[in-house]
Parts: sequence; C-alpha cells; structure tokens
Amino acid sequence: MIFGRTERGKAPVEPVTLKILVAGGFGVGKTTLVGAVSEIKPLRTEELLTEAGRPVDDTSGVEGKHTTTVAMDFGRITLREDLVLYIFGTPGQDRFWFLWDELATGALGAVVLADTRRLEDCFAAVDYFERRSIPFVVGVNCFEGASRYPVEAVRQALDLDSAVPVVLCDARGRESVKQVLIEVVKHAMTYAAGRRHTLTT
Ligand SMILES: Nc1nc2c(ncn2[C@@H]2O[C@H](COP(=O)(O)OP(=O)(O)OP(=O)(O)O)[C@@H](O)[C@H]2O)c(=O)[nH]1
Ligand SMILES: [Mg+2]
Repeated sequence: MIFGRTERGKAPVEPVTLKILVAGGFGVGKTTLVGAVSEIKPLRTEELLTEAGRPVDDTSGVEGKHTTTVAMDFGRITLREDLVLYIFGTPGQDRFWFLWDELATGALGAVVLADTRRLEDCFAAVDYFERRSIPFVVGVNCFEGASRYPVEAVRQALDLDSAVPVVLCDARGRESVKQVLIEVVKHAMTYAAGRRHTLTT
C-alpha cells in the first residue's frame, strides 16, 4: 500500500460493517464461538464461577466450565474485503439481562445458540428477538455426548417460524461458525427485503 492505494492501483474499499449478536442460554458456547471466529484477540469479560454462585449457576453438561461472561464478548471477522462483521456475545445468565437492550441496539441480526440437552434455556433468547423483530438464526452447538436431533425436530421444539434457519454447528470450529454467521447475514437480507415489500405494497 502506497498513499492509501493498493498495489493494483485500486482505491481501498471502505467495508460495510454489520453488527451481529450471539445469544442463548448459560454455557451454550457463546464465548467459545466468538473466540473461534474472531480475527482479532476477542475482548472477553469473564469472571470465575464461584462456590457462592453454585446454587444459581447451573453447569450441568458443561462441568469443565469455570468462568462466565458478565458483560459481553466482542470479536471481528472479515467475510469479504468489503464486508466486516462485529460480533457481540451476550451474557448467558438472566441476572445480566439488563445488558441485552444495550447490546441489541443497531444489530442486523443474531445467532441464538442452543444445546439440545437444555433446549429450554434458549427460549428466552428466541422470544427476545421475535418480540423486537430482529432476524435470527438458531445454531445448534453439537456437544459430544448430546443426542443429535434433526433440525426440523429442533425447529418444532422451539416453535420457530418456518423461515427461521436452523443450522448445526461446532462453536469451536472457525469454518463452522463462519457458515452460521453467513446464514445470519443472508437471512437478515431476505428478512429486510420481505419487510420492504410489505411496506410498499
Ligand atoms: N465439547 C464441547 N465443548 C464446548 C463446545 N462449545 C463450548 N464448549 C465448552 O463449553 C463450556 C461453555 O462455553 P462458553 O463459551 O464459556 O459458554 P457461554 O455461552 O459463553 O457461557 P456464559 O457466558 O457463561 O453464558 C466451555 O467449557 C467450553 O470449552 C462444543 O461445541 N463442544
Ligand atoms: Mg460467555
């Protein structure tokens, strides 16, 4: 790069930046997902789970978990030269819910991460985005040892609209997470186009 121009003489592109939220119940792998895909060192706000928190912090299924997000996770991924996603992971425990509205401001769309062993933990997140008409995709984080269900079974159990994409993923895998994020962008675009159509007709 010389004087702000690329070697090929093309002016550098100002990328479009989009904000995506990652939500879901406690310990479903939100922080893991942001860390797996971020090209910058993710910002984390982890605090240790303590003995005092044991009655309220339910770690069944994620016994190896020692910390919890108390404010947010933040990461960035460049999907294309002209398209950058800022990813905000929300805290999973309901006592930090007051932070969600702040995080949701200006979001293009969201991922609701789900663990099939405790699917009910993501009801609140699904509800939250449905109420605010924020387009979302459900990502089923396939933990080892958890039974695999077809996506249609998950859709039914969560009582999702048929337009909401449900994708199986591994929150630890960069490529897998990237596919989920691409799905969010695609879904949000379709959703926005649909709304424009209803507004103008
Ligand atoms: N086996 C397996 N473990 C995972 C997977 N995703 C996350 N984990 C583990 O599950 C635990 C929970 O992950 P986190 O990323 O902290 O979950 P979180 O949703 O951010 O949790 P909170 O912020 O506390 O709500 C960690 O110990 C991870 O290492 C997965 O796909 N498979
Ligand atoms: Mg977290």
